[in-house]
Amino acid sequence: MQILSDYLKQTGVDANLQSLIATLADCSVEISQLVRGGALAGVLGATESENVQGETQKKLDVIANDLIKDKLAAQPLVKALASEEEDHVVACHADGHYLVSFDPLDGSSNIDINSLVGTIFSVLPAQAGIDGEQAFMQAGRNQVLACYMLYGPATVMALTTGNGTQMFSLDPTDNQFKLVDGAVQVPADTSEFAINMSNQRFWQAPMQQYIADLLVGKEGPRGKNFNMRWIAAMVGDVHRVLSRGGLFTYPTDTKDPNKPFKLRLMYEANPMALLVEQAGGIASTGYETILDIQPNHIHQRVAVILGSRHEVAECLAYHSR
Ligand code: AFP
Repeated sequence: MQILSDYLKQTGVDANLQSLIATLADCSVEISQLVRGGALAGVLGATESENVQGETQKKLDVIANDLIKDKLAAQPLVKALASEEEDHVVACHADGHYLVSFDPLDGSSNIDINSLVGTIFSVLPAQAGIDGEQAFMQAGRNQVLACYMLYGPATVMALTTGNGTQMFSLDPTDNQFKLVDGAVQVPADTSEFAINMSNQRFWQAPMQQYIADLLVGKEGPRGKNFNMRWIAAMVGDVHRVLSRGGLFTYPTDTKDPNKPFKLRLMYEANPMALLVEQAGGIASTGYETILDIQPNHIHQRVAVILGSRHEVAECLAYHSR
Protein backbone atom coordinates (compact mmCIF):
# COMPACT_ATOMS: atom_id res chain seq x y z
CA MET A 1 0.00 0.00 0.00
CA GLN A 2 1.28 3.41 -0.99
CA ILE A 3 2.36 5.70 1.84
CA LEU A 4 1.21 9.34 1.86
CA SER A 5 4.60 10.90 1.06
CA ASP A 6 5.18 8.55 -1.92
CA TYR A 7 1.68 9.24 -3.22
CA LEU A 8 2.20 13.01 -3.05
CA LYS A 9 5.56 12.79 -4.80
CA GLN A 10 4.26 10.49 -7.50
CA THR A 11 1.21 12.63 -8.25
CA GLY A 12 3.33 15.78 -8.61
CA VAL A 13 2.04 17.72 -5.60
CA ASP A 14 4.11 20.90 -5.08
CA ALA A 15 7.17 20.21 -2.89
CA ASN A 16 6.22 22.90 -0.36
CA LEU A 17 2.73 21.48 -0.01
CA GLN A 18 4.23 18.02 0.47
CA SER A 19 6.27 19.37 3.37
CA LEU A 20 3.24 21.09 4.91
CA ILE A 21 1.10 17.96 4.56
CA ALA A 22 3.83 15.97 6.34
CA THR A 23 3.59 18.44 9.25
CA LEU A 24 -0.22 18.18 9.39
CA ALA A 25 -0.03 14.38 9.27
CA ASP A 26 2.51 14.46 12.06
CA CYS A 27 0.15 16.55 14.24
CA SER A 28 -2.68 14.10 13.68
CA VAL A 29 -0.60 11.02 14.52
CA GLU A 30 0.15 12.55 17.94
CA ILE A 31 -3.45 13.65 18.52
CA SER A 32 -4.67 10.21 17.48
CA GLN A 33 -2.45 8.66 20.16
CA LEU A 34 -3.81 11.06 22.81
CA VAL A 35 -7.41 10.33 21.79
CA ARG A 36 -6.73 6.58 22.01
CA GLY A 37 -5.19 7.04 25.46
CA GLY A 38 -8.47 8.57 26.71
CA ALA A 39 -8.85 8.62 30.46
CA LEU A 40 -5.54 6.77 30.86
CA ALA A 41 -3.71 9.67 29.20
CA GLY A 42 -5.48 12.13 31.54
CA VAL A 43 -6.89 14.10 28.61
CA LEU A 44 -10.64 13.82 29.28
CA GLY A 45 -12.83 16.42 30.96
CA ALA A 46 -13.13 20.19 30.83
CA THR A 47 -10.77 23.07 31.60
CA GLU A 48 -11.83 26.15 33.56
CA SER A 49 -11.70 28.35 30.46
CA GLU A 50 -13.92 29.27 27.52
CA ASN A 51 -12.85 29.81 23.90
CA VAL A 52 -13.61 32.89 21.81
CA GLN A 53 -17.02 31.44 20.87
CA GLY A 54 -17.97 31.26 24.57
CA GLU A 55 -17.78 27.45 24.64
CA THR A 56 -16.16 25.63 27.57
CA GLN A 57 -12.88 24.17 26.38
CA LYS A 58 -12.25 20.47 26.85
CA LYS A 59 -8.79 19.48 27.99
CA LEU A 60 -8.12 17.68 24.74
CA ASP A 61 -9.22 20.75 22.72
CA VAL A 62 -6.53 22.77 24.42
CA ILE A 63 -3.87 20.06 24.22
CA ALA A 64 -4.55 19.46 20.50
CA ASN A 65 -4.56 23.20 19.80
CA ASP A 66 -1.21 23.74 21.53
CA LEU A 67 0.32 20.73 19.81
CA ILE A 68 -0.71 21.93 16.34
CA LYS A 69 0.30 25.52 17.09
CA ASP A 70 3.79 24.43 18.14
CA LYS A 71 4.29 22.21 15.10
CA LEU A 72 3.03 24.85 12.67
CA ALA A 73 5.16 27.53 14.31
CA ALA A 74 8.19 25.28 13.72
CA GLN A 75 7.28 24.81 10.02
CA PRO A 76 8.99 27.66 8.05
CA LEU A 77 6.36 27.55 5.28
CA VAL A 78 3.61 28.77 7.62
CA LYS A 79 3.13 32.55 7.62
CA ALA A 80 0.24 32.62 10.10
CA LEU A 81 -2.38 30.40 11.69
CA ALA A 82 -5.98 30.77 12.82
CA SER A 83 -7.61 28.29 15.17
CA GLU A 84 -11.07 27.73 16.60
CA GLU A 85 -9.40 27.93 20.00
CA GLU A 86 -7.48 31.20 19.40
CA ASP A 87 -9.13 34.63 19.57
CA HIS A 88 -6.72 36.10 17.05
CA VAL A 89 -4.50 35.12 14.15
CA VAL A 90 -1.06 33.95 15.29
CA ALA A 91 1.86 35.19 13.17
CA CYS A 92 4.56 32.58 12.45
CA HIS A 93 7.15 33.17 9.67
CA ALA A 94 7.09 36.50 7.80
CA ASP A 95 8.30 34.86 4.57
CA GLY A 96 6.05 31.79 4.89
CA HIS A 97 3.92 30.71 1.92
CA TYR A 98 0.79 29.48 3.67
CA LEU A 99 -2.01 30.55 6.01
CA VAL A 100 -3.38 27.62 7.99
CA SER A 101 -6.82 27.61 9.65
CA PHE A 102 -7.81 24.66 11.81
CA ASP A 103 -10.29 23.14 14.21
CA PRO A 104 -7.96 21.12 16.46
CA LEU A 105 -10.70 18.85 17.78
CA ASP A 106 -14.00 18.96 15.97
CA GLY A 107 -16.91 17.35 17.80
CA SER A 108 -15.35 17.91 21.20
CA SER A 109 -18.62 17.11 23.01
CA ASN A 110 -17.96 13.54 21.82
CA ILE A 111 -14.60 13.22 23.64
CA ASP A 112 -15.91 12.16 27.01
CA ILE A 113 -18.37 9.64 25.53
CA ASN A 114 -15.65 7.89 23.50
CA SER A 115 -17.26 8.82 20.21
CA LEU A 116 -15.96 10.32 16.96
CA VAL A 117 -13.76 13.41 16.92
CA GLY A 118 -11.39 14.80 14.32
CA THR A 119 -9.08 17.61 13.21
CA ILE A 120 -9.84 19.87 10.23
CA PHE A 121 -7.30 21.96 8.28
CA SER A 122 -7.74 24.58 5.57
CA VAL A 123 -4.72 26.17 3.82
CA LEU A 124 -4.76 29.45 1.88
CA PRO A 125 -1.87 31.01 -0.02
CA ALA A 126 -0.13 33.91 1.75
CA GLN A 127 -0.18 37.14 -0.24
CA ALA A 128 2.70 39.60 -0.28
CA GLY A 129 2.02 42.72 1.78
CA ILE A 130 -1.20 41.44 3.43
CA ASP A 131 -0.83 40.39 7.06
CA GLY A 132 -2.90 39.57 10.10
CA GLU A 133 -6.56 38.64 9.88
CA GLN A 134 -6.91 40.50 6.57
CA ALA A 135 -4.65 37.92 4.90
CA PHE A 136 -7.19 35.17 5.69
CA MET A 137 -10.11 37.02 4.08
CA GLN A 138 -10.00 34.95 0.89
CA ALA A 139 -12.84 32.89 -0.54
CA GLY A 140 -12.63 29.13 0.10
CA ARG A 141 -12.12 28.67 -3.63
CA ASN A 142 -8.52 29.88 -3.03
CA GLN A 143 -7.68 26.98 -0.72
CA VAL A 144 -4.59 25.10 -1.90
CA LEU A 145 -5.21 22.25 0.52
CA ALA A 146 -8.01 20.98 2.72
CA CYS A 147 -8.05 17.90 4.87
CA TYR A 148 -9.53 16.30 7.94
CA MET A 149 -8.31 13.50 10.14
CA LEU A 150 -11.00 11.41 11.81
CA TYR A 151 -10.09 9.55 14.99
CA GLY A 152 -12.48 6.62 14.76
CA PRO A 153 -12.02 2.87 15.03
CA ALA A 154 -9.35 3.65 12.40
CA THR A 155 -7.70 7.04 12.05
CA VAL A 156 -8.31 8.26 8.49
CA MET A 157 -7.35 11.33 6.51
CA ALA A 158 -9.37 12.84 3.65
CA LEU A 159 -7.19 15.16 1.58
CA THR A 160 -7.49 17.43 -1.42
CA THR A 161 -4.94 19.67 -3.08
CA GLY A 162 -7.47 20.59 -5.77
CA ASN A 163 -6.99 17.45 -7.82
CA GLY A 164 -9.74 15.16 -6.54
CA THR A 165 -10.19 13.88 -2.99
CA GLN A 166 -8.08 11.06 -1.62
CA MET A 167 -8.56 8.91 1.47
CA PHE A 168 -5.72 7.54 3.61
CA SER A 169 -5.79 5.29 6.66
CA LEU A 170 -3.25 5.43 9.49
CA ASP A 171 -1.37 2.16 9.83
CA PRO A 172 -0.84 1.74 13.61
CA THR A 173 2.09 -0.61 13.01
CA ASP A 174 4.33 2.10 11.52
CA ASN A 175 2.32 5.34 12.03
CA GLN A 176 2.17 5.99 8.28
CA PHE A 177 -0.91 7.16 6.42
CA LYS A 178 -1.55 4.77 3.51
CA LEU A 179 -3.71 5.34 0.45
CA VAL A 180 -7.07 3.57 0.52
CA ASP A 181 -8.95 5.52 -2.18
CA GLY A 182 -7.22 7.71 -4.78
CA ALA A 183 -10.45 9.17 -6.22
CA VAL A 184 -13.24 9.47 -3.67
CA GLN A 185 -16.65 9.92 -5.32
CA VAL A 186 -19.79 10.99 -3.46
CA PRO A 187 -22.74 9.11 -5.03
CA ALA A 188 -25.04 11.62 -6.76
CA ASP A 189 -28.19 10.14 -5.20
CA THR A 190 -28.91 9.19 -1.62
CA SER A 191 -31.69 8.32 0.77
CA GLU A 192 -29.84 9.38 3.93
CA PHE A 193 -29.76 12.79 5.60
CA ALA A 194 -28.10 14.29 8.69
CA ILE A 195 -29.56 17.18 10.69
CA ASN A 196 -30.00 17.94 14.39
CA MET A 197 -33.77 17.32 14.52
CA SER A 198 -34.08 18.88 17.99
CA ASN A 199 -33.79 22.30 16.31
CA GLN A 200 -36.69 21.66 13.95
CA ARG A 201 -38.97 24.39 15.31
CA PHE A 202 -36.21 26.99 14.80
CA TRP A 203 -35.53 26.34 11.09
CA GLN A 204 -36.64 28.59 8.26
CA ALA A 205 -39.60 27.59 6.08
CA PRO A 206 -37.65 26.01 3.16
CA MET A 207 -35.75 23.62 5.46
CA GLN A 208 -38.94 22.83 7.43
CA GLN A 209 -40.68 21.83 4.21
CA TYR A 210 -37.72 19.91 2.74
CA ILE A 211 -37.26 17.76 5.87
CA ALA A 212 -41.03 17.27 6.27
CA ASP A 213 -41.12 15.88 2.72
CA LEU A 214 -38.24 13.49 3.50
CA LEU A 215 -39.97 12.27 6.66
CA VAL A 216 -43.19 11.27 4.91
CA GLY A 217 -41.06 9.00 2.73
CA LYS A 218 -42.68 6.81 0.12
CA GLU A 219 -46.11 8.35 0.64
CA GLY A 220 -44.80 11.91 0.09
CA PRO A 221 -43.60 13.94 -2.89
CA ARG A 222 -40.14 12.27 -2.85
CA GLY A 223 -41.64 8.81 -3.32
CA LYS A 224 -38.99 7.00 -1.25
CA ASN A 225 -38.08 6.41 2.39
CA PHE A 226 -35.13 8.24 3.96
CA ASN A 227 -32.84 7.22 6.81
CA MET A 228 -31.30 9.69 9.29
CA ARG A 229 -27.90 9.81 11.06
CA TRP A 230 -26.36 12.46 13.35
CA ILE A 231 -22.88 12.11 14.84
CA ALA A 232 -22.63 15.64 16.33
CA ALA A 233 -19.15 15.96 14.85
CA MET A 234 -19.12 17.41 11.35
CA VAL A 235 -15.97 15.45 10.63
CA GLY A 236 -17.82 12.17 11.26
CA ASP A 237 -20.92 13.16 9.30
CA VAL A 238 -18.87 14.40 6.32
CA HIS A 239 -16.82 11.23 6.41
CA ARG A 240 -20.02 9.21 6.06
CA VAL A 241 -21.08 11.44 3.14
CA LEU A 242 -17.71 10.90 1.41
CA SER A 243 -17.93 7.16 2.10
CA ARG A 244 -21.49 6.37 1.00
CA GLY A 245 -23.23 9.62 0.08
CA GLY A 246 -25.89 11.55 1.96
CA LEU A 247 -27.00 15.09 2.70
CA PHE A 248 -25.53 16.84 5.75
CA THR A 249 -26.89 20.15 6.95
CA TYR A 250 -26.59 22.58 9.82
CA PRO A 251 -29.11 25.15 8.59
CA THR A 252 -29.95 28.67 9.65
CA ASP A 253 -32.04 28.70 12.83
CA THR A 254 -33.61 31.18 15.24
CA LYS A 255 -32.71 29.33 18.47
CA ASP A 256 -30.34 32.12 19.47
CA PRO A 257 -31.14 35.29 17.50
CA ASN A 258 -27.52 36.41 17.93
CA LYS A 259 -26.21 33.17 16.40
CA PRO A 260 -28.25 32.14 13.34
CA PHE A 261 -25.54 29.74 12.12
CA LYS A 262 -23.48 27.13 13.97
CA LEU A 263 -20.61 26.01 11.76
CA ARG A 264 -17.46 28.02 11.24
CA LEU A 265 -16.63 29.09 7.67
CA MET A 266 -12.83 29.14 7.77
CA TYR A 267 -12.07 25.83 9.48
CA GLU A 268 -15.26 23.78 9.08
CA ALA A 269 -17.40 24.79 6.08
CA ASN A 270 -14.66 25.80 3.60
CA PRO A 271 -12.37 22.76 3.93
CA MET A 272 -15.33 20.34 3.97
CA ALA A 273 -16.86 22.11 0.95
CA LEU A 274 -13.64 21.70 -1.03
CA LEU A 275 -13.32 18.01 -0.08
CA VAL A 276 -16.95 17.38 -1.04
CA GLU A 277 -16.80 19.36 -4.31
CA GLN A 278 -13.58 17.61 -5.31
CA ALA A 279 -15.41 14.32 -4.77
CA GLY A 280 -18.30 15.36 -7.06
CA GLY A 281 -20.68 16.71 -4.38
CA ILE A 282 -22.11 20.18 -3.68
CA ALA A 283 -21.75 22.53 -0.69
CA SER A 284 -24.04 25.55 -0.26
CA THR A 285 -25.56 27.78 2.39
CA GLY A 286 -28.95 27.37 0.70
CA TYR A 287 -28.46 30.59 -1.21
CA GLU A 288 -24.73 30.78 -2.00
CA THR A 289 -21.97 28.33 -2.90
CA ILE A 290 -19.83 28.00 0.23
CA LEU A 291 -16.53 28.27 -1.62
CA ASP A 292 -17.58 31.62 -3.14
CA ILE A 293 -18.29 33.35 0.18
CA GLN A 294 -16.09 36.39 0.78
CA PRO A 295 -15.22 36.06 4.50
CA ASN A 296 -15.28 39.01 6.88
CA HIS A 297 -14.04 37.38 10.09
CA ILE A 298 -11.86 34.38 10.96
CA HIS A 299 -14.54 33.02 13.31
CA GLN A 300 -17.46 33.73 10.97
CA ARG A 301 -20.30 31.18 10.98
CA VAL A 302 -22.42 30.03 8.05
CA ALA A 303 -25.31 27.72 7.22
CA VAL A 304 -24.16 24.50 5.54
CA ILE A 305 -25.95 22.08 3.21
CA LEU A 306 -23.59 19.60 1.55
CA GLY A 307 -23.33 16.15 0.04
CA SER A 308 -24.76 14.09 -2.82
CA ARG A 309 -25.30 16.47 -5.70
CA HIS A 310 -28.82 15.48 -6.77
CA GLU A 311 -30.10 15.53 -3.17
CA VAL A 312 -28.46 18.87 -2.34
CA ALA A 313 -29.97 20.25 -5.56
CA GLU A 314 -33.42 19.05 -4.36
CA CYS A 315 -32.91 20.85 -1.06
CA LEU A 316 -31.71 24.03 -2.79
CA ALA A 317 -34.81 24.01 -4.98
CA TYR A 318 -36.92 24.51 -1.81
CA HIS A 319 -34.77 27.54 -1.01
CA SER A 320 -35.24 29.16 -4.40
CA ARG A 321 -39.02 28.73 -4.54
P1 AFP B 1 -17.66 21.23 18.80
O1 AFP B 1 -16.38 20.95 18.07
O2 AFP B 1 -17.64 22.54 19.52
O3 AFP B 1 -18.14 20.10 19.62
O4 AFP B 1 -18.81 21.45 17.68
C1 AFP B 1 -19.02 20.50 16.74
C2 AFP B 1 -19.87 21.09 15.66
O5 AFP B 1 -19.45 22.38 15.32
C3 AFP B 1 -19.93 20.22 14.41
O6 AFP B 1 -18.79 19.43 14.26
C4 AFP B 1 -21.20 19.42 14.57
O7 AFP B 1 -21.78 19.09 13.34
C5 AFP B 1 -22.07 20.34 15.36
O8 AFP B 1 -21.21 21.18 16.10
C6 AFP B 1 -22.99 19.57 16.31
O9 AFP B 1 -23.90 20.45 16.82
P2 AFP B 1 -25.05 20.00 17.85
O10 AFP B 1 -24.40 19.99 19.20
O11 AFP B 1 -26.08 21.06 17.72
O12 AFP B 1 -25.54 18.65 17.46
